[in-house]
Amino acid sequence: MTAKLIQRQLTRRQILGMAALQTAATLGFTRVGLQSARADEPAAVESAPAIVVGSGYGASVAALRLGQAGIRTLVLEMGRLWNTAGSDGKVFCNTANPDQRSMWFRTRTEAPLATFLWLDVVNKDISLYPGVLDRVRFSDMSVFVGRGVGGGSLVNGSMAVTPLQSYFAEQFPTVDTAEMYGTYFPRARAMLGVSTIDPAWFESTEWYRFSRVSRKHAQNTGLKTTFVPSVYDFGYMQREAAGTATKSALGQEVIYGNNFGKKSLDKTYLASALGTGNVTIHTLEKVTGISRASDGTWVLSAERIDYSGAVVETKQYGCTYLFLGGGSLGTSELLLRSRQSGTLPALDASVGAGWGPNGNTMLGRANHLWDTVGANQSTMPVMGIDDWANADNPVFAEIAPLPTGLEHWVSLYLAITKNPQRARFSYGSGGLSLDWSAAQSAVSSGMAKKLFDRINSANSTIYRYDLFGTPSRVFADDFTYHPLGGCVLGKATDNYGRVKGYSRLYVTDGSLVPGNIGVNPFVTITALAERTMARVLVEDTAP
Ligand code: FAE
Repeated sequence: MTAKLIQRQLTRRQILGMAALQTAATLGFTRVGLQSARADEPAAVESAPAIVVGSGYGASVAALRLGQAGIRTLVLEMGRLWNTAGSDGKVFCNTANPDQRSMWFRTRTEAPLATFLWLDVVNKDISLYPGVLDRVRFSDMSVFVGRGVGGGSLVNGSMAVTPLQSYFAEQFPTVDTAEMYGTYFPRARAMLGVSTIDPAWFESTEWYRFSRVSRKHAQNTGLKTTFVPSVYDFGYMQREAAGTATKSALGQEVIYGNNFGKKSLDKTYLASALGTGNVTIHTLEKVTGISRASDGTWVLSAERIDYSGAVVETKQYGCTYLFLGGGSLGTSELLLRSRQSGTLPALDASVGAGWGPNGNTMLGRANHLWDTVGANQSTMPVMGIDDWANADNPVFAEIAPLPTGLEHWVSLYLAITKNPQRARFSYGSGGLSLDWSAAQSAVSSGMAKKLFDRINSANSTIYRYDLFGTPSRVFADDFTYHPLGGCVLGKATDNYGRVKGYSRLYVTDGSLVPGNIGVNPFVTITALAERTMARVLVEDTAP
């Protein structure tokens, strides 16, 4: 079936699914679906043939394909459904005026870019609430993740990049790359609604002046730049610029959610999944443990919280097929915690291993006064500096916006470096820990420095030291947007995400990717999940 055909066929179902999401939000439900509770469900243990943990990329693919196969499926998501307007009439807040909706149970925001001219003007006090962005802190690394129906798709920069085929093959030597690039990547891109900015508009609009300035500096250095595809609707963005649509990407909305324009998973895969009539989503429910009953049924324990974070109910669920899509952190935590508590003793020793931050390092450069980057900047990056082919120092650097509404002469970047360092998660009395060290981060920032020293030298520019808090520093290599690994494909699982040691237990998310993929990762995660589902539905669920 061609990608176009799949998309056309889903449109009617998506409309039904979106209606279900809308109604549930309006009525304040924590249970979203087109079907009502079944009479054959025992009251104490809710059961479904299939359960999916989480609702990010891998989870959403699983939910849709299970639903389409006619398998009744329950999705359990610890975050809320983001579809109800706050008192300002908007679902999400922007980065300029963050409120309780911004962060997951915090009293102060923790934005990646913390200061400006060393001043503490970025972060704001907020009240505790299940906000959309979480920052999970380990000793030498913190990880940003999305919370809510749609996972990371709610907070990310929409950059929808397919990795270089040769690097994909290097990272996944057991996967048939011809099949990935011929079938699953195109399928993922079509379903996600990936497109590219109109080059003519890019060249003329004030909103991407910041990208053009960085491109010029890269060209002066002899470096190549490339347009980066996106899941943001560029037609909508042009209307924002023309003043005929409410501003979202052009209104400083991104890491705390976009009210318009972005094709997040609740508008694509999840809407289609609900549209099958076989999928139900429970929100504000965190799965806390997995065990197996003597008849082979999976048994899950979960905690339902209210908007204050208080646990209001402890629940048990049963299913035959269990799909883990809680992301690199969520899935690793669940598996390790279950092994630690003795309920999943046969897990492979490699569970928890192979983690990396995709070599992420953020940095800013200070431009000359005549090189203005513009007071108006779109929050959606559309261009990168591609020096991945440089065997001595492979780096792909996304040209990132810094939308403040004022001219600041800063060029900002999120560099993805080919850092070979890996770490391991473990679970103990203090919860999940990660043994990633500052020395391992220094490998990423060392590679970013090599590239940007060249750019500064060619353009007689310098770094900005004031953007990442005190003490002053240039490279923010202690956080990542791209947590990858912990349950690596072909190591902790078989070649299709089936968890070793157990039948009918699957991983479909970023924990399958071995620490680095060279580009922003959600297209890869989606395509791998499509590949897993295509195989599993044929081989494992046949009567
Ligand atoms: P993910 O999307 O993280 O979803 C996991 C879901 O599971 C979340 O909704 C969790 O709340 C939920 N969950 C976790 N544990 C449990 C549990 N125990 N019980 C119930 N629910 C649970 O997983 N990537 C790109 O490709 N392009 C970009 O432009 C980009 N920009 C980014 C910007 C930011 C600020 C951030 C934070 C990330 C960005 N990423 C980007 C990364 C991308 O969003 C990420 O790789 C994917 O979201 C990961 O997909 P997963 O399916 O692994």
